[in-house]
Amino acid sequence: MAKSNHSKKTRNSEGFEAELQDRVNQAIGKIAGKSNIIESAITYALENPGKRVRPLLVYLTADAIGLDLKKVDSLAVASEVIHTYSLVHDDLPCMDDDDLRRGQPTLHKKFSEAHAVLAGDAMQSLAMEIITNDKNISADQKVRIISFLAKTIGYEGMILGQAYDIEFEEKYVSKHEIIEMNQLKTGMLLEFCIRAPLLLIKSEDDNWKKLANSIGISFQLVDDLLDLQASQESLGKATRKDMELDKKNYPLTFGIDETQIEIKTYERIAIDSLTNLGLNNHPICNYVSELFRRQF
Ligand code: GRG
Repeated sequence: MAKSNHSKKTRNSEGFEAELQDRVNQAIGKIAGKSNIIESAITYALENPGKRVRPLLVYLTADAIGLDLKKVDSLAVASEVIHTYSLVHDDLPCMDDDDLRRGQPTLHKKFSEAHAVLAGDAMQSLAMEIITNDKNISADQKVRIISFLAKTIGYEGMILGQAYDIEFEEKYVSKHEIIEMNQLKTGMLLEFCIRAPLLLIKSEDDNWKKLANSIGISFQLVDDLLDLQASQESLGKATRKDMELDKKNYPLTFGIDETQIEIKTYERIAIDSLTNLGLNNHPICNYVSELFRRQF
């Protein structure tokens, strides 16, 4: 494995995370303009900051494998643009019909439903454009990354997961079906964030795949638990919405205790994978542990 860029002497995990948050926020600031109504809508959605989990996973993975962070700036921003598009569309009246996102009115409430559909569509092509225009990676690397991203968010990936989310409202579902839905609708993009930097160095170690998969699936399990247990103020979005819409998430269907056991299992897999990769002392390990224990 390539030597990590991280030096324990000069940076602690929290400091490094804050540095990465600044890095992605500055990069997002550069792409966000207000020259027309759609660009203004995109800027509204992107500048209202979430946790920036996906870009941080991109950067932490890159650092862990010894890649210059410049090589993954476009990947980090593109991942947040795609994630934000999925939230904008997920909030639409034809989906979850939410009024609040990241503590602010959802895009269709602030602008209009039509503008939210169009801004979401434009964010998908914007993400591809950001990677295409990157001067720090080769044409071959761009093709590999864009092809992986397209597969991740397409009809066999994130969109299919969202379709299952709707279909499952009407039927009995098994644990396996809920886990598969979580993996597709939420997990695949998170997996992409960990596995795409590896594509740049053509490295595929099974431990990275296991890490990416366990974070991907469990992220939605933690999100569903928080939806039941946390307040609207702490999450910045409406809570208990799944119950209202008769959605089939894991804790609602199989209970809180079962969900906590499931999360613990994925956490073990994630930490074991990081240990096998020799990354116990790298900031990615601290960040991944925090993801499993987050309160918002
Ligand atoms: C095409 C009309 C149409 C809709 C597609 C793609 C899609 C809608 C939905 C994907 C499902 C989705 C929104 C998954 C993400 C679930 C999730 C856990 C969101 C919260 O992520 P956080 O906690 O949020 O990282 P912040 O706000 O911190 O970025």
